[in-house]
Amino acid sequence: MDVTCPVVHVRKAAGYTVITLNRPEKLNACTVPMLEALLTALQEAFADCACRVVLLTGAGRGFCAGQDLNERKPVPGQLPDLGASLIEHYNPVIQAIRSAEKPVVCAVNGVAAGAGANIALACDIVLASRTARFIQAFARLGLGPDAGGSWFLPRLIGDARARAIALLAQPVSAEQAHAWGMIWQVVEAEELMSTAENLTVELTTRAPGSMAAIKRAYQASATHTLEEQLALEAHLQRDAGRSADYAIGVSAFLCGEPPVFIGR
Ligand code: T3D
Repeated sequence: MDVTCPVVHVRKAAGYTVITLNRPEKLNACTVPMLEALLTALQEAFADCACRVVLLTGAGRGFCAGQDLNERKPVPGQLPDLGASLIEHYNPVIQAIRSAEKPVVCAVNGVAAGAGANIALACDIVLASRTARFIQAFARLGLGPDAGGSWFLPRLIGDARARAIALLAQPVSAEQAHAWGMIWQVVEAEELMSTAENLTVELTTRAPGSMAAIKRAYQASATHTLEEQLALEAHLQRDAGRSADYAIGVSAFLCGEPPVFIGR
């Protein structure tokens, strides 16, 4: 089923939902209505029992050029509150992706700049077209990092590279991003969506409880000590070991058949 809203397109397929940022003429730069529609689309997909995986992408030649700067034209006598904008509109999108029990795949179809780059990096598996580039554009505008970039980047590519690309605000090619471990895969432009959709379909065959446990464990590992992480793994594994999907997985293995997970 397709639901078309002017700025965010939602397509429901068997077991997954494709969310497409849809302002191609502005490289999918974020406006308030677009960020609100994106958050709603994510929340609905995460709450939808028929959806096991979300695939996020952009329409046209860009993935997302970050904040629409037309909304930020200086007005004499008025100062914008970008902190409020982050708290109200960007942070909920990042938190929704990171706290969801379902994986979010991102197909970066073109340039991803500013907050747009960091929305992509918040996702669980990121594929990029060979033509894509990632720009921490903030220093070109007089801004600091946002949308989680200063949290994701040092963890993904190390402090030295993260600092340099933020300070220099230079584009990072998809190939370089892949070589640095910032993203999972680089794909030829014409194969991006089929590759991303095949990977998404493959994820729908995995146990939903495993997806949730993996997301929770990896998120927590960023701040946990080894002892805390071992305790969390034991807690998550206790629940997993009692799940119907684990019984299905073990039985299927012992019968030499592929498992068909029912989910939670
Ligand atoms: O609330 C808050 O403000 C929070 C803060 C958030 C942080 C941010 O995300 S700030 C914005 C960060 N993003 C940028 O600085 C990127 C700005 N854009 C660019 O540097 C370039 O457009 C690109 C490098 C992304 C792509 O260049 P190119 O040459 O491929 O395309 P273009 O011709 O520049 O852009 C195509 C159109 O998209 C053009 O519109 P037009 O002239 O054809 O009508 C351009 O103005 C528009 N566009 C691109 N980025 C934005 C944008 N319009 C508004 N805002 C944009 N960010």
